Amino acid sequence: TVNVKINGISIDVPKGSTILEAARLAHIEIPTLCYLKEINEIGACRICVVEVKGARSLVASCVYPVSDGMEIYTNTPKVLASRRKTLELILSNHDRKCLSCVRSGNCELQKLCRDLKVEDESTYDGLRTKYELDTSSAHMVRDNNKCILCRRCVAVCEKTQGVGVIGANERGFDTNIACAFDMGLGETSCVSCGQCIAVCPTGALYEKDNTDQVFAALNDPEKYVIVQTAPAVRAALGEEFGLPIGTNVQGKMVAALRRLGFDKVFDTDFAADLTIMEEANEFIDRVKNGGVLPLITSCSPGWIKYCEHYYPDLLDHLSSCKSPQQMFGAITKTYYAQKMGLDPKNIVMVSVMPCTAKKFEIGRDHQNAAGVPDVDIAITTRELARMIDRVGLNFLSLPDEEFDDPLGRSTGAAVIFGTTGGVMEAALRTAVETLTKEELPSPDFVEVRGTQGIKKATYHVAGMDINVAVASGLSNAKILMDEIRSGKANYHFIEIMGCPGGCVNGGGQPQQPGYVRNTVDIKALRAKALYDIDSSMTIRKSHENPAIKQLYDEFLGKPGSHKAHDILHTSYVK
Ligand code: HC0
Repeated sequence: TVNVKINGISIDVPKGSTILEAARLAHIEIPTLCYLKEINEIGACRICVVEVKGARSLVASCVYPVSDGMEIYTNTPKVLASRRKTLELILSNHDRKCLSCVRSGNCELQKLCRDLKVEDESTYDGLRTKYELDTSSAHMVRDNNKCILCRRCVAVCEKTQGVGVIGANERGFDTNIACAFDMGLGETSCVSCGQCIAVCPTGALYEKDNTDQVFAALNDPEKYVIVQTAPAVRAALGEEFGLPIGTNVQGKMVAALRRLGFDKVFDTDFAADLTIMEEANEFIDRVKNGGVLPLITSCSPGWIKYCEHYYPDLLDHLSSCKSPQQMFGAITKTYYAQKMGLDPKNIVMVSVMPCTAKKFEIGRDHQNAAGVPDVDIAITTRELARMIDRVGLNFLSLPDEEFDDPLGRSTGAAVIFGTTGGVMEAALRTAVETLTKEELPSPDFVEVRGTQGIKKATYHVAGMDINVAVASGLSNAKILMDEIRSGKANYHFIEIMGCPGGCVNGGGQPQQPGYVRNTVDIKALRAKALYDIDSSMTIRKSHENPAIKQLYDEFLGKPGSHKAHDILHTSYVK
């Protein structure tokens, strides 16, 4: 350790710490706008400046290392004046339409201006750059009039996701974040993961808001409006209403959806179980009949788009299963419509997802089993929170309610889909029991749990070793895909999720500010909520879901049947 003095108080801190980290140990949270630990450590925004005795000027604490005997002052008049001036300069070229801004109330810039008492936001008013909104992609909007050039989005796209389609264009006053040659995002190989939105401190990046369409459907007496909710939504929605990260709000979420007026409140988890039936069958078939291995999961649309762009030569490895979101829509508009005597054309299928790429996925080809789109509208967890606010529902005081039957029935295997390793574990529970024809001593496959970017395990099943791997975050996916491409890999089954940590950390989830992202393992807390639901359930294997058994008995026949293929499987484009 080294000894430093912070605001006159002596403290020992680990050698190599930055001033920002050292101050945290002294119970001082130095404000930042650009800093993201291990992702964006560029000292660009100058909000985190502090005084260091002997230094010629203020230093950026997020990148400045401590040394023994250093004397640091984090709150002097000079420091506070500098931070305020920086904010005033940012505001001089910022669209200050805060009243209805999508980030009003959780904007990091707004909070800092309040904390630092920036009273006159027009101190440096003058020339202002005006940007057209980039609305060219299916899932999001870039509004550079609210961009503060922190470059968090650039860093997460490049480093975490290995995609790198955005960067700084022009220089000086004209600097702006955009795609190369000013192409629209929709014209690039952006995979729609939305991780840029998740880290944006302001309202510069946001999902395309489809809430008006949902309200319109709900108000149309001709329409039968059905909602499905993804596994990870229940683990994060509560954050929008002030609950601690990792609170399971399934019951209140169902109650809210019912009060919003949906005719049926169903669960994507049902279709996650169905995906396992189809995917485990596909896996066993490929193992027994010499099919292409490793089989790779296909439920994360950001990952699918990445694979199509960057590994078109390996598309045969992808499972042909539609994602649970799409399977859900397909079953609703075929089986359920038939059962209930509904015309699929009058059903509006709304999905609530932790994901922005789901907005892109609903428009893909071969996702219309009943001749109409499987899913009509995909909204994010954040959009659902906005709908709840708009109609004045007091979320926290709602009762806990249950999903409707039968498409609201699911198992513990399904709910863990929402975290990295969950699809693999769910598939193993079914595939191993199918191969061995014996009951597992325990349904837990703990080797594939945890938030590490890549996990590997080998299971001895029915006389053979099955090598599995799990990756989340596309730069981790790239490592596994390069191994496969080079012929070095010996895996049988791989799960890939586009976002780091899986869907719990999806681009459509509640946004947490930089200081929370830098100090709390958000993914692990949300994942724990899902594992707790799993372990509390009596049925924890997809093949034991009674509603799934009924669906095969009454309609599909068996997994992999001709009908199942027509309705539940899809194809990919090079
Ligand atoms: Fe996921 Fe899904 S687990 S991708 O992360 O497979 O978005 O939560 O809904 O479709 O079920 C997201 C989450 C889902 C799908 C499921 C899968």
